[in-house]
Amino acid sequence: MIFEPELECMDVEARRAVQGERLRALVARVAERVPLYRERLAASHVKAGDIRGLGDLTRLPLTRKTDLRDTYPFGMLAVPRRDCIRVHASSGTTGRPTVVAYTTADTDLFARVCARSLAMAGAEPGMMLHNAYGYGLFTGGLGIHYGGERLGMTVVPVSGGMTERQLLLIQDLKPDVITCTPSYALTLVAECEKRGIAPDALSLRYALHGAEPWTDGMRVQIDRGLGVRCTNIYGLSEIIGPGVSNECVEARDGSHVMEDHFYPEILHPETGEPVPDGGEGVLVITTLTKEALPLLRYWTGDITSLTRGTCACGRTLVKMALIKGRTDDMLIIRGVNVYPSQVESVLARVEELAPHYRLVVTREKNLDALEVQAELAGPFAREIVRETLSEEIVEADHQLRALRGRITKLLHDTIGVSMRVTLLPPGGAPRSEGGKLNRVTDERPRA
Ligand code: DLL
Repeated sequence: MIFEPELECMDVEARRAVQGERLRALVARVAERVPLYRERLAASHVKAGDIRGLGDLTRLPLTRKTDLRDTYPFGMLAVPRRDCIRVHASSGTTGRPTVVAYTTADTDLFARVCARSLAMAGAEPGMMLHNAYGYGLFTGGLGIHYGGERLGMTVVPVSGGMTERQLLLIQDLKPDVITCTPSYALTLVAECEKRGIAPDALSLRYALHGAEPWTDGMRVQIDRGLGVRCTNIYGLSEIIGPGVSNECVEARDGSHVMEDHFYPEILHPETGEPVPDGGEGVLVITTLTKEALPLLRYWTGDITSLTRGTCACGRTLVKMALIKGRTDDMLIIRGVNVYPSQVESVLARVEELAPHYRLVVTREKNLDALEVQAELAGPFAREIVRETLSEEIVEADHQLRALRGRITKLLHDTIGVSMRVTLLPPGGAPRSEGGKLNRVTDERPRA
Protein backbone atom coordinates (compact mmCIF):
# COMPACT_ATOMS: atom_id res chain seq x y z
CA MET A 1 0.00 0.00 0.00
CA ILE A 2 1.00 3.63 -0.36
CA PHE A 3 0.66 5.64 2.85
CA GLU A 4 0.31 9.11 1.28
CA PRO A 5 -0.46 8.37 -2.40
CA GLU A 6 -1.27 11.96 -3.35
CA LEU A 7 2.21 13.03 -2.20
CA GLU A 8 4.29 9.97 -3.04
CA CYS A 9 2.89 9.62 -6.59
CA MET A 10 2.63 13.35 -7.29
CA ASP A 11 3.36 14.76 -10.72
CA VAL A 12 7.07 15.62 -10.75
CA GLU A 13 6.62 19.21 -11.96
CA ALA A 14 3.93 19.89 -9.39
CA ARG A 15 6.24 18.54 -6.71
CA ARG A 16 9.11 20.75 -7.89
CA ALA A 17 6.86 23.77 -7.47
CA VAL A 18 6.04 22.74 -3.89
CA GLN A 19 9.71 22.08 -3.15
CA GLY A 20 10.71 25.49 -4.55
CA GLU A 21 8.09 27.23 -2.45
CA ARG A 22 9.25 25.37 0.66
CA LEU A 23 12.87 26.24 -0.06
CA ARG A 24 12.04 29.95 -0.27
CA ALA A 25 10.24 29.84 3.06
CA LEU A 26 13.04 27.81 4.63
CA VAL A 27 15.78 30.24 3.64
CA ALA A 28 13.77 33.18 4.95
CA ARG A 29 13.22 31.32 8.24
CA VAL A 30 16.84 30.32 8.87
CA ALA A 31 18.16 33.74 7.82
CA GLU A 32 15.96 35.28 10.47
CA ARG A 33 16.38 32.73 13.25
CA VAL A 34 19.73 30.91 13.04
CA PRO A 35 22.80 33.14 13.57
CA LEU A 36 25.15 30.69 11.80
CA TYR A 37 23.00 30.80 8.64
CA ARG A 38 22.49 34.55 8.84
CA GLU A 39 26.28 34.99 8.79
CA ARG A 40 26.90 32.35 6.09
CA LEU A 41 24.25 33.77 3.79
CA ALA A 42 25.63 37.27 4.25
CA ALA A 43 29.17 36.02 3.58
CA SER A 44 28.01 34.45 0.30
CA HIS A 45 26.05 37.62 -0.58
CA VAL A 46 22.74 35.79 -0.70
CA LYS A 47 19.62 37.59 0.52
CA ALA A 48 16.65 35.44 1.48
CA GLY A 49 14.57 37.16 -1.23
CA ASP A 50 17.09 36.08 -3.92
CA ILE A 51 16.02 32.44 -3.55
CA ARG A 52 13.08 31.88 -5.88
CA GLY A 53 13.11 28.10 -6.31
CA LEU A 54 15.13 24.91 -6.60
CA GLY A 55 17.24 26.43 -9.37
CA ASP A 56 18.86 28.69 -6.75
CA LEU A 57 19.76 25.84 -4.39
CA THR A 58 23.45 25.71 -5.35
CA ARG A 59 23.84 29.34 -4.29
CA LEU A 60 23.25 28.30 -0.70
CA PRO A 61 26.09 27.39 1.67
CA LEU A 62 26.75 23.80 2.73
CA THR A 63 26.26 22.67 6.33
CA ARG A 64 28.64 20.12 7.85
CA LYS A 65 28.70 17.99 10.97
CA THR A 66 31.36 20.32 12.42
CA ASP A 67 28.79 23.16 12.35
CA LEU A 68 26.56 21.16 14.68
CA ARG A 69 29.54 20.28 16.89
CA ASP A 70 30.69 23.90 17.04
CA THR A 71 27.24 25.05 18.15
CA TYR A 72 26.67 22.07 20.52
CA PRO A 73 24.16 21.39 21.92
CA PHE A 74 21.39 23.75 20.78
CA GLY A 75 23.08 26.60 18.88
CA MET A 76 21.46 25.83 15.53
CA LEU A 77 17.86 25.60 16.73
CA ALA A 78 15.43 27.77 14.80
CA VAL A 79 12.89 27.70 17.65
CA PRO A 80 13.26 28.31 21.40
CA ARG A 81 14.46 25.14 23.15
CA ARG A 82 11.28 25.13 25.24
CA ASP A 83 9.23 24.54 22.06
CA CYS A 84 11.00 21.22 21.47
CA ILE A 85 9.32 18.08 22.77
CA ARG A 86 12.11 15.57 22.16
CA VAL A 87 15.85 15.27 21.62
CA HIS A 88 17.88 12.47 20.05
CA ALA A 89 21.62 12.18 19.49
CA SER A 90 23.86 10.43 17.03
CA SER A 91 26.38 7.98 18.36
CA GLY A 92 29.61 9.97 18.19
CA THR A 93 32.43 7.44 18.37
CA THR A 94 34.78 10.11 19.69
CA GLY A 95 33.94 13.17 21.75
CA ARG A 96 30.50 14.68 22.08
CA PRO A 97 27.47 13.29 20.27
CA THR A 98 25.49 15.44 17.85
CA VAL A 99 22.27 16.50 19.57
CA VAL A 100 19.13 17.04 17.50
CA ALA A 101 15.72 18.34 18.60
CA TYR A 102 12.11 18.11 17.40
CA THR A 103 8.99 20.24 17.75
CA THR A 104 5.54 18.63 17.84
CA ALA A 105 5.28 19.16 14.07
CA ASP A 106 8.71 17.56 13.58
CA THR A 107 7.76 14.41 15.51
CA ASP A 108 4.57 14.27 13.45
CA LEU A 109 6.64 14.46 10.26
CA PHE A 110 9.02 11.80 11.66
CA ALA A 111 6.10 9.42 12.29
CA ARG A 112 4.67 10.07 8.82
CA VAL A 113 7.90 9.41 6.92
CA CYS A 114 8.48 6.23 8.94
CA ALA A 115 4.90 5.12 8.22
CA ARG A 116 5.56 5.77 4.53
CA SER A 117 8.77 3.70 4.80
CA LEU A 118 7.04 0.77 6.46
CA ALA A 119 4.30 0.81 3.82
CA MET A 120 6.94 0.93 1.05
CA ALA A 121 8.51 -2.16 2.61
CA GLY A 122 5.24 -4.13 2.45
CA ALA A 123 3.75 -3.39 5.89
CA GLU A 124 0.01 -2.80 6.25
CA PRO A 125 -2.32 -1.62 9.00
CA GLY A 126 -3.10 -4.47 11.36
CA MET A 127 0.21 -6.24 10.84
CA MET A 128 2.55 -6.76 13.78
CA LEU A 129 5.96 -5.05 13.86
CA HIS A 130 8.90 -6.51 15.81
CA ASN A 131 11.07 -3.42 16.26
CA ALA A 132 14.60 -4.49 17.20
CA TYR A 133 16.21 -1.08 16.69
CA GLY A 134 17.69 0.36 19.86
CA TYR A 135 15.39 2.63 21.90
CA GLY A 136 16.97 5.68 23.51
CA LEU A 137 19.01 8.55 22.14
CA PHE A 138 19.44 6.61 18.87
CA THR A 139 16.66 7.58 16.45
CA GLY A 140 16.02 4.02 15.16
CA GLY A 141 13.86 2.65 17.99
CA LEU A 142 11.45 5.50 18.71
CA GLY A 143 11.40 6.71 15.09
CA ILE A 144 10.21 3.42 13.66
CA HIS A 145 7.99 2.79 16.69
CA TYR A 146 5.86 5.86 16.06
CA GLY A 147 5.89 5.15 12.31
CA GLY A 148 4.43 1.71 12.98
CA GLU A 149 1.75 3.13 15.25
CA ARG A 150 0.91 5.81 12.69
CA LEU A 151 0.44 3.18 10.00
CA GLY A 152 -1.90 1.30 12.32
CA MET A 153 0.39 -1.61 13.16
CA THR A 154 0.78 -3.46 16.46
CA VAL A 155 4.27 -2.48 17.57
CA VAL A 156 6.41 -4.75 19.76
CA PRO A 157 9.14 -2.45 21.18
CA VAL A 158 11.80 -5.14 21.68
CA SER A 159 14.87 -2.90 21.16
CA GLY A 160 18.27 -4.46 20.39
CA GLY A 161 20.11 -7.40 21.98
CA MET A 162 19.08 -10.49 23.96
CA THR A 163 18.82 -12.61 20.84
CA GLU A 164 17.34 -15.61 22.63
CA ARG A 165 14.41 -13.55 23.91
CA GLN A 166 13.94 -11.95 20.49
CA LEU A 167 13.54 -15.36 18.87
CA LEU A 168 11.13 -16.49 21.55
CA LEU A 169 8.96 -13.40 20.98
CA ILE A 170 9.10 -13.85 17.21
CA GLN A 171 7.95 -17.46 17.55
CA ASP A 172 5.22 -16.71 20.10
CA LEU A 173 3.78 -13.34 18.95
CA LYS A 174 4.15 -14.10 15.22
CA PRO A 175 5.05 -10.65 13.84
CA ASP A 176 4.77 -9.98 10.08
CA VAL A 177 7.52 -7.34 9.89
CA ILE A 178 10.92 -6.97 11.55
CA THR A 179 13.14 -3.89 11.75
CA CYS A 180 16.82 -4.08 12.80
CA THR A 181 20.32 -3.46 11.46
CA PRO A 182 21.32 -5.81 8.62
CA SER A 183 24.19 -7.16 10.71
CA TYR A 184 21.77 -8.02 13.52
CA ALA A 185 19.47 -9.72 11.00
CA LEU A 186 22.42 -11.99 10.19
CA THR A 187 22.87 -12.70 13.90
CA LEU A 188 19.20 -13.77 14.01
CA VAL A 189 19.67 -15.91 10.89
CA ALA A 190 22.63 -17.69 12.50
CA GLU A 191 20.70 -18.23 15.73
CA CYS A 192 17.77 -19.75 13.80
CA GLU A 193 20.16 -22.08 11.98
CA LYS A 194 21.76 -23.09 15.27
CA ARG A 195 18.40 -23.97 16.76
CA GLY A 196 17.11 -25.67 13.65
CA ILE A 197 14.30 -23.13 13.15
CA ALA A 198 13.38 -23.21 9.45
CA PRO A 199 12.64 -19.83 7.77
CA ASP A 200 9.15 -20.96 6.74
CA ALA A 201 8.36 -21.76 10.38
CA LEU A 202 8.69 -18.01 11.08
CA SER A 203 5.75 -15.68 10.54
CA LEU A 204 7.95 -12.84 9.22
CA ARG A 205 7.27 -11.58 5.69
CA TYR A 206 8.96 -8.19 5.42
CA ALA A 207 12.06 -6.60 6.94
CA LEU A 208 13.52 -3.08 6.92
CA HIS A 209 17.27 -2.86 7.40
CA GLY A 210 19.55 0.13 7.61
CA ALA A 211 21.61 2.37 9.93
CA GLU A 212 24.80 0.85 8.46
CA PRO A 213 25.99 -0.06 4.97
CA TRP A 214 25.00 -3.43 3.53
CA THR A 215 25.02 -5.15 0.18
CA ASP A 216 22.84 -7.21 -2.15
CA GLY A 217 24.85 -10.26 -1.05
CA MET A 218 23.62 -9.76 2.52
CA ARG A 219 20.11 -9.21 1.21
CA VAL A 220 20.09 -12.71 -0.31
CA GLN A 221 21.26 -14.24 2.99
CA ILE A 222 18.63 -12.40 5.03
CA ASP A 223 15.76 -13.08 2.60
CA ARG A 224 16.62 -16.75 2.62
CA GLY A 225 17.47 -17.04 6.33
CA LEU A 226 14.39 -15.26 7.74
CA GLY A 227 11.97 -16.03 4.92
CA VAL A 228 11.36 -12.33 4.18
CA ARG A 229 11.61 -9.78 1.37
CA CYS A 230 13.87 -7.19 2.96
CA THR A 231 14.31 -3.58 1.95
CA ASN A 232 16.75 -0.79 2.71
CA ILE A 233 15.81 2.02 5.10
CA TYR A 234 18.12 5.02 5.22
CA GLY A 235 18.34 8.06 7.41
CA LEU A 236 20.43 10.11 9.78
CA SER A 237 19.68 11.93 13.01
CA GLU A 238 20.72 15.33 11.70
CA ILE A 239 18.02 15.16 9.01
CA ILE A 240 15.37 13.37 11.15
CA GLY A 241 16.42 9.73 11.76
CA PRO A 242 15.19 6.69 9.78
CA GLY A 243 12.63 7.45 7.07
CA VAL A 244 14.69 9.75 4.85
CA SER A 245 14.35 7.05 2.19
CA ASN A 246 13.19 3.46 1.80
CA GLU A 247 13.08 0.90 -0.98
CA CYS A 248 9.71 -0.30 -2.18
CA VAL A 249 9.19 -4.04 -1.91
CA GLU A 250 8.00 -4.16 -5.54
CA ALA A 251 11.25 -3.01 -7.18
CA ARG A 252 13.98 -3.10 -4.47
CA ASP A 253 16.33 -1.25 -6.78
CA GLY A 254 16.84 2.02 -4.93
CA SER A 255 15.34 3.81 -1.94
CA HIS A 256 12.59 6.37 -2.58
CA VAL A 257 13.65 9.63 -0.96
CA MET A 258 10.89 11.53 0.88
CA GLU A 259 11.95 14.46 -1.27
CA ASP A 260 8.92 16.63 -0.54
CA HIS A 261 10.56 17.03 2.90
CA PHE A 262 14.24 16.13 2.38
CA TYR A 263 15.61 17.45 -0.89
CA PRO A 264 18.62 15.42 -2.10
CA GLU A 265 21.59 16.45 -4.24
CA ILE A 266 24.71 14.51 -5.21
CA LEU A 267 27.97 16.47 -5.08
CA HIS A 268 31.49 15.53 -6.09
CA PRO A 269 33.37 14.46 -2.92
CA GLU A 270 36.35 16.73 -3.60
CA THR A 271 35.14 19.62 -5.74
CA GLY A 272 31.64 19.89 -4.27
CA GLU A 273 30.26 20.37 -7.81
CA PRO A 274 26.83 18.85 -8.62
CA VAL A 275 27.03 15.35 -10.14
CA PRO A 276 24.42 14.53 -12.84
CA ASP A 277 21.75 11.89 -12.12
CA GLY A 278 23.16 8.37 -12.14
CA GLY A 279 26.64 9.52 -11.10
CA GLU A 280 28.13 8.69 -7.72
CA GLY A 281 29.00 11.28 -5.12
CA VAL A 282 28.18 12.59 -1.65
CA LEU A 283 24.53 12.82 -0.69
CA VAL A 284 23.63 16.34 0.46
CA ILE A 285 20.18 16.99 1.92
CA THR A 286 18.13 20.13 2.57
CA THR A 287 15.31 19.74 5.10
CA LEU A 288 12.43 21.60 3.45
CA THR A 289 9.87 21.47 6.25
CA LYS A 290 11.56 20.84 9.59
CA GLU A 291 10.96 23.38 12.33
CA ALA A 292 13.43 22.86 15.20
CA LEU A 293 16.59 22.02 13.30
CA PRO A 294 16.26 23.00 9.65
CA LEU A 295 19.44 22.35 7.67
CA LEU A 296 20.57 23.82 4.36
CA ARG A 297 22.48 21.43 2.08
CA TYR A 298 23.71 19.08 4.82
CA TRP A 299 26.82 17.13 3.74
CA THR A 300 25.94 13.58 4.89
CA GLY A 301 29.29 12.09 3.84
CA ASP A 302 27.40 9.07 2.44
CA ILE A 303 28.24 7.97 -1.10
CA THR A 304 25.36 7.10 -3.41
CA SER A 305 23.66 8.09 -6.70
CA LEU A 306 20.14 9.19 -7.69
CA THR A 307 17.81 7.92 -10.42
CA ARG A 308 14.48 9.42 -11.49
CA GLY A 309 11.39 8.08 -13.23
CA THR A 310 8.14 6.42 -12.27
CA CYS A 311 8.70 3.19 -10.41
CA ALA A 312 6.85 -0.14 -10.74
CA CYS A 313 5.19 0.75 -7.41
CA GLY A 314 3.69 3.94 -8.88
CA ARG A 315 5.72 6.37 -6.80
CA THR A 316 7.47 9.28 -8.50
CA LEU A 317 9.89 9.95 -5.63
CA VAL A 318 13.55 9.96 -6.74
CA LYS A 319 15.50 6.82 -5.80
CA MET A 320 18.94 6.57 -4.20
CA ALA A 321 21.24 3.53 -4.59
CA LEU A 322 22.44 1.49 -1.60
CA ILE A 323 25.08 3.51 0.28
CA LYS A 324 28.53 2.52 -0.91
CA GLY A 325 30.20 3.88 2.22
CA ARG A 326 31.06 7.17 3.86
CA THR A 327 33.73 9.52 2.60
CA ASP A 328 35.40 9.15 6.01
CA ASP A 329 35.31 5.30 5.76
CA MET A 330 37.11 5.38 2.45
CA LEU A 331 40.53 3.77 2.61
CA ILE A 332 43.30 4.70 0.22
CA ILE A 333 45.31 1.58 -0.36
CA ARG A 334 48.37 2.27 -2.52
CA GLY A 335 46.55 5.10 -4.24
CA VAL A 336 43.32 3.19 -4.88
CA ASN A 337 40.12 4.27 -3.13
CA VAL A 338 38.53 1.30 -1.40
CA TYR A 339 35.22 1.18 0.47
CA PRO A 340 34.58 -1.68 2.90
CA SER A 341 31.30 -2.38 1.05
CA GLN A 342 33.26 -3.14 -2.15
CA VAL A 343 35.23 -5.81 -0.29
CA GLU A 344 31.98 -7.13 1.17
CA SER A 345 30.43 -7.44 -2.31
CA VAL A 346 33.40 -9.49 -3.52
CA LEU A 347 33.35 -11.79 -0.48
CA ALA A 348 29.61 -12.35 -0.99
CA ARG A 349 30.40 -13.96 -4.35
CA VAL A 350 32.49 -16.71 -2.72
CA GLU A 351 30.16 -19.48 -1.63
CA GLU A 352 32.62 -21.03 0.82
CA LEU A 353 32.46 -17.83 2.92
CA ALA A 354 30.00 -16.69 5.57
CA PRO A 355 28.66 -13.09 5.34
CA HIS A 356 30.98 -12.06 8.19
CA TYR A 357 34.39 -10.45 7.86
CA ARG A 358 36.78 -7.95 9.40
CA LEU A 359 39.10 -5.47 7.73
CA VAL A 360 42.31 -4.42 9.44
CA VAL A 361 44.13 -1.37 8.14
CA THR A 362 47.80 -1.01 9.02
CA ARG A 363 50.69 1.08 7.81
CA GLU A 364 53.68 -0.68 6.32
CA LYS A 365 56.64 1.40 5.17
CA ASN A 366 54.51 4.56 4.93
CA LEU A 367 51.87 2.84 2.81
CA ASP A 368 48.41 1.81 3.96
CA ALA A 369 47.86 -1.93 3.84
CA LEU A 370 44.59 -3.80 4.08
CA GLU A 371 44.13 -7.23 5.58
CA VAL A 372 40.85 -8.94 4.74
CA GLN A 373 39.83 -11.50 7.35
CA ALA A 374 37.18 -13.67 5.72
CA GLU A 375 35.12 -16.15 7.73
CA LEU A 376 34.51 -19.64 6.42
CA ALA A 377 30.90 -20.75 6.08
CA GLY A 378 29.77 -23.54 8.40
CA PRO A 379 29.17 -26.26 5.76
CA PHE A 380 32.52 -25.72 4.08
CA ALA A 381 34.39 -25.60 7.38
CA ARG A 382 32.74 -28.69 8.87
CA GLU A 383 36.03 -30.46 9.17
CA ILE A 384 37.76 -27.57 10.86
CA VAL A 385 37.16 -28.08 14.53
CA ARG A 386 39.99 -25.89 15.72
CA GLU A 387 39.29 -22.55 17.35
CA THR A 388 42.01 -20.84 15.35
CA LEU A 389 42.99 -21.12 11.75
CA SER A 390 46.69 -20.42 11.73
CA GLU A 391 48.84 -19.60 8.75
CA GLU A 392 50.42 -23.08 9.03
CA ILE A 393 47.07 -24.84 8.91
CA VAL A 394 45.99 -22.92 5.79
CA GLU A 395 49.36 -23.53 4.12
CA ALA A 396 49.23 -27.25 4.87
CA ASP A 397 45.66 -27.72 3.57
CA HIS A 398 45.53 -27.53 -0.20
CA GLN A 399 41.79 -26.77 -0.27
CA LEU A 400 42.15 -23.80 2.10
CA ARG A 401 45.28 -22.56 0.35
CA ALA A 402 43.51 -22.66 -3.01
CA LEU A 403 40.48 -20.87 -1.58
CA ARG A 404 42.64 -18.11 -0.11
CA GLY A 405 44.40 -17.73 -3.46
CA ARG A 406 41.07 -17.48 -5.27
CA ILE A 407 39.75 -14.78 -2.90
CA THR A 408 43.00 -12.79 -3.18
CA LYS A 409 42.78 -12.87 -6.99
CA LEU A 410 39.09 -11.97 -7.04
CA LEU A 411 39.68 -8.96 -4.77
CA HIS A 412 42.61 -7.83 -6.87
CA ASP A 413 40.80 -8.26 -10.18
CA THR A 414 37.63 -6.51 -8.98
CA ILE A 415 39.01 -3.67 -6.87
CA GLY A 416 42.41 -3.23 -8.49
CA VAL A 417 44.68 -3.46 -5.48
CA SER A 418 46.27 -6.37 -3.63
CA MET A 419 45.13 -7.16 -0.14
CA ARG A 420 46.34 -9.75 2.32
CA VAL A 421 43.67 -12.37 2.89
CA THR A 422 43.43 -14.49 6.02
CA LEU A 423 40.75 -17.05 6.76
CA LEU A 424 38.78 -17.16 10.00
CA PRO A 425 37.04 -20.23 11.40
CA PRO A 426 33.22 -20.10 11.71
CA GLY A 427 32.30 -17.56 14.40
CA GLY A 428 35.69 -15.83 14.08
CA ALA A 429 34.47 -12.45 12.78
CA PRO A 430 32.53 -9.94 14.92
CA ARG A 431 28.72 -10.20 15.15
CA SER A 432 26.09 -7.57 15.88
CA GLU A 433 24.67 -7.72 19.38
CA GLY A 434 21.77 -5.55 18.27
CA GLY A 435 23.16 -2.22 17.10
CA LYS A 436 25.48 -0.98 14.38
CA LEU A 437 28.49 -3.21 13.75
CA ASN A 438 31.99 -1.91 13.12
CA ARG A 439 33.88 -4.27 10.84
CA VAL A 440 36.94 -2.10 10.27
CA THR A 441 39.87 -1.92 12.70
CA ASP A 442 42.28 0.88 11.97
CA GLU A 443 45.71 0.13 13.43
CA ARG A 444 47.52 2.96 11.66
CA PRO A 445 49.47 5.25 13.96
CA ARG A 446 47.48 8.41 14.63
CA ALA A 447 48.79 11.46 12.77
O1 DLL B 1 21.37 5.39 11.72
C1 DLL B 1 19.18 6.40 11.52
C2 DLL B 1 18.60 5.10 11.12
C3 DLL B 1 18.01 4.28 12.07
C4 DLL B 1 18.59 4.72 9.79
C5 DLL B 1 17.44 3.09 11.70
C6 DLL B 1 18.01 3.52 9.40
C7 DLL B 1 17.42 2.71 10.35
P1 DLL B 1 22.58 7.94 12.76
O2 DLL B 1 22.89 7.13 13.97
O3 DLL B 1 22.62 9.41 12.87
O4 DLL B 1 21.14 7.61 12.22
O5 DLL B 1 23.57 7.45 11.63
C8 DLL B 1 23.45 7.96 10.33
O6 DLL B 1 24.26 5.87 9.39
O7 DLL B 1 24.92 8.96 7.71
C9 DLL B 1 24.94 6.56 7.25
O8 DLL B 1 26.35 6.67 7.24
C10 DLL B 1 24.53 5.37 8.10
N1 DLL B 1 23.30 4.77 7.55
C11 DLL B 1 22.02 4.97 7.93
N2 DLL B 1 21.18 4.21 7.18
C12 DLL B 1 21.95 3.54 6.29
C13 DLL B 1 21.70 2.62 5.23
C14 DLL B 1 20.67 6.38 11.83
N3 DLL B 1 20.47 2.19 4.95
C15 DLL B 1 24.46 7.29 9.41
N4 DLL B 1 22.75 2.18 4.52
C16 DLL B 1 24.30 7.73 7.98
C17 DLL B 1 24.00 2.59 4.78
C18 DLL B 1 23.30 3.92 6.52
N5 DLL B 1 24.31 3.44 5.77
